[in-house]
Amino acid sequence: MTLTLHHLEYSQSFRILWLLEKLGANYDLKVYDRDPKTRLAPKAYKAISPLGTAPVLTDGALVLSESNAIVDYILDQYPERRLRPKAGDANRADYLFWFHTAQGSHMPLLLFKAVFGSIQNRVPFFLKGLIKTIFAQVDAAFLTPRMQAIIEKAEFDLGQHKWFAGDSVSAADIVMSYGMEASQSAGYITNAHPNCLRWLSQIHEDAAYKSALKKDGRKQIIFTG
Ligand SMILES: N[C@@H](CCC(=O)N[C@@H](CS)C(=O)NCC(=O)O)C(=O)O
Repeated sequence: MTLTLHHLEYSQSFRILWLLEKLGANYDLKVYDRDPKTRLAPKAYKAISPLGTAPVLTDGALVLSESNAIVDYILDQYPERRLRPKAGDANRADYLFWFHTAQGSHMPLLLFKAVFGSIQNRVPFFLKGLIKTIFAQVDAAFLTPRMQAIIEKAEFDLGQHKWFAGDSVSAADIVMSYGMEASQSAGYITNAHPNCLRWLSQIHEDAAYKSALKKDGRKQIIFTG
């Protein structure tokens, strides 16, 4: 059965495209534009996605959403490729940590920030000041410290080895990529994080990343949730 990636422009599903290119997988690609007004997935996408979100992978009758479930499903089909350190491997714990931090901690913080930003833009003008004050407090007490903790740990770990889970690229790097790019755009990764910047350059030089970029048509990194 051929895998089909239903790819939403400017979205986390770029990582699945990168993974498929990295594996040299045989797959079909369907690219969907975001709704121009809401910037959400269009109706046609919501109709196929079990949760209404991107990415979605289909394999015959199977329809799968959730980025990391899709990554594991695809990697199960390529057991010979070394993008996922096995149980007992020295890099296994780092792999599990970053693979799960990406979707369990990092992306939710970025989504929270994006949602708050869009609420601020949508509320009536007389509420804007209040919403801005509330957001600034949530940001200072919760969001920024948690984001900084993730970036500081990334900076430390990437100073110990070339990639998130040792000296070879793994699926942990692929799933961390969207959040790291968004963190750089949002100013959480700065010149004070040379190891994170080096890692970002590494991913941007990866041949499979470049060919995924061509297929995606993405010109820049915009985090819209
Ligand atoms: N935890 C989910 C998050 C999915 C998600 O929020 N995707 C965004 C794209 S970055 C989306 O579908 N946004 C459009 C929409 O909600 O309509 C996953 O990893 O698949």
